[in-house]
Amino acid sequence: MKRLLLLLALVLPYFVPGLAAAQVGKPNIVIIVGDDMGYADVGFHGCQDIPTPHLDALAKSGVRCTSGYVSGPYCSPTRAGLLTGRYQQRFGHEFNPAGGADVGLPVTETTLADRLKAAGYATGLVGKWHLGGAAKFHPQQRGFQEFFGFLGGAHSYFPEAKGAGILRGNQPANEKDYLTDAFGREAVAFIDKHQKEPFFLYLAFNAVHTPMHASDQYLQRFGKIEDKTRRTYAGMMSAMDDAVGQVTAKLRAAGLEENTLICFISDNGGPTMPGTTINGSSNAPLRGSKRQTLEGGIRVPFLVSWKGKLPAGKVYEQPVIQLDLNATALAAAGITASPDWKLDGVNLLPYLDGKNAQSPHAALYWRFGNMMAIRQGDWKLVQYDNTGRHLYQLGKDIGEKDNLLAKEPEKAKELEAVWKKWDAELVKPLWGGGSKAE
Ligand SMILES: [Ca+2]
Repeated sequence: MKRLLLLLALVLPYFVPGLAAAQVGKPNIVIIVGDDMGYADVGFHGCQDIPTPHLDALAKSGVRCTSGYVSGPYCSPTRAGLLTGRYQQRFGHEFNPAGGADVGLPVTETTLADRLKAAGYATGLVGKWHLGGAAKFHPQQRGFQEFFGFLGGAHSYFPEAKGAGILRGNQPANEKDYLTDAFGREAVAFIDKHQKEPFFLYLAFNAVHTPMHASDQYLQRFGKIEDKTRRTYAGMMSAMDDAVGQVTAKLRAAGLEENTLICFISDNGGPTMPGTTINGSSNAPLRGSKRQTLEGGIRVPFLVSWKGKLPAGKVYEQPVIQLDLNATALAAAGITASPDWKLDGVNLLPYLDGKNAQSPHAALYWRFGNMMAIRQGDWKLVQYDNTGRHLYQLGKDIGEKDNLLAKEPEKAKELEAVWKKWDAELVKPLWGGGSKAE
């Protein structure tokens, strides 16, 4: 009898995927993405006028990466990089999809949701997709079993007469709540529904992207902010912070804190220059904006938290990138990445918990049309407009003010060569870089 029970315990998990995952203690994965957030505009980066207590608590519960990057200065490309774990320029997703049936995350790519679903995870997207509007690109064709949100790059936060584009699966959701509140509600419901099995929740807010819509409930908190755009932005940020707080409170109440890896990033930097979707954000002390490869476009709030597994309240300064969150999630789930997957991201767990003191990356790379950048250690070579290359030493000059190109030509040459080698591995963009569909 004993032997039979032992045999059952060993064999049963293979027939019941959810049970298998539960038995080996597969952790839940929650990846939360903010949209167009300013680097300066969170409490854990010192923001004074917009309290973000729930994001600050998340930062305190885990590791805050001060050199946390995204692989592009725009919404859709960085989401493509996040979900594939690969530099999106490798498969032509260099720019935002500009519309049309065949424009979206190439179906030749495998998403994190595909991989986690195959490993027995319940997978859900709540929020903004922005990886293609045609049927073949729909989130539920890309590994997400559940979807509540919208397919495009931006959306009204208030219910609209025509029902707008908020979907549950393929069907109009007829959503009445302020959108950020609705996303918080749906995220909590997803956790509630799947709390007894391993789940992957991708909670992709469109806050604090335009249109500038804040509900009265949140605006009332910021009567002291005189600038109207900044006040609205503060309200939108506060709503997102509250929604994040609801998610973390739900995980706590369900007893899942120690079994859940939580990551938080913004998809790109704050849009602060004319021609971008200006929202009242600030990237200080960084220079530059969304749509630039200066730090202001690509360096973002970046948190990784896993109670009991990662240190709490740690500040990690080595450069990391959102591509790493994919590899980190796979590792957390016990999935061994095949070399065939050609991931660019690195499992950050051994770095963040201090076991590996090396830098996770020899270099990080960017290409966005004729803009480029490479960060190698402390050094960054960047082209962010038509005035050629600039060289900065970020450790001394986080604001990219002192161009050392003429003083350090050998360093510039070295970085240029490393970047060119990477650039040669990329393909041509599958679609153009119009500035319309941000
Ligand atoms: Ca964005």
